[in-house]
Amino acid sequence: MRIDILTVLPSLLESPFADSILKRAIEKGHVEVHVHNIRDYSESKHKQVDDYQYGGGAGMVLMAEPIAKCIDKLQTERKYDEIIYMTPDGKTLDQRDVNGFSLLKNLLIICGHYKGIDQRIRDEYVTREISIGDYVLSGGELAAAVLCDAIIRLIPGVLSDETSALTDSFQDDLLAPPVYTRPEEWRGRRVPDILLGGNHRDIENWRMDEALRRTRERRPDLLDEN
Ligand code: 6GU
Repeated sequence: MRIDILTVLPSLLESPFADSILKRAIEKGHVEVHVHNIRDYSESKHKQVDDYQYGGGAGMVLMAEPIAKCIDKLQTERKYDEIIYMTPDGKTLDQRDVNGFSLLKNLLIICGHYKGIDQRIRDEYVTREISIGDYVLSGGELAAAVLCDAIIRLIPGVLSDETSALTDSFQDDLLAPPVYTRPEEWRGRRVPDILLGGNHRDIENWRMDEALRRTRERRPDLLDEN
């Protein structure tokens, strides 16, 4: 998979890819992530990328032309399966969306900033508009990093057996059960006996019961979906 990310703040997209699972996924060649600075595509001598919005109102808007120039150049090199715009007014991302994205070959992600991007870029290029939840971030970069993390960890070979995505919360529409590690007793709190017993069928049954109980308590909406 190849992911191209367009931003006016490329440094915000460094550290998420510089450690742990995403770093290894890149090193092992499972994914290429290319971050493009929209400012490099500005025509003006002061490298301007934003301007006041027509009709008035607080906040700057990213201009269409630098973004278009960047996309046009990338589209001469490959065809994109989706052009995603990160925006709080987009469709709220869920695991189903992520599973679908993880099967694609070339993704282009546009990060807005300030008041967002000129609507005409959305009309001209964007195929999906994605939000990561009902709260407002100062820009699309952290949301893009969240989206990339969720996608990349699903690419075959990225996770090992120990970190397998198959037992994730949400992958089967259930929250994950509680987990414990050493010691057996900590501050008077004991690990449930069943986990110490070594009967794998009992343990799996316990985990399923706990997953169901948690889901019923915390996210009953997950149980009556689909
Ligand atoms: Cl994708 N962008 C911004 N700026 N805020 C958000 C978001 C995206 N998703 C939730 N809040």
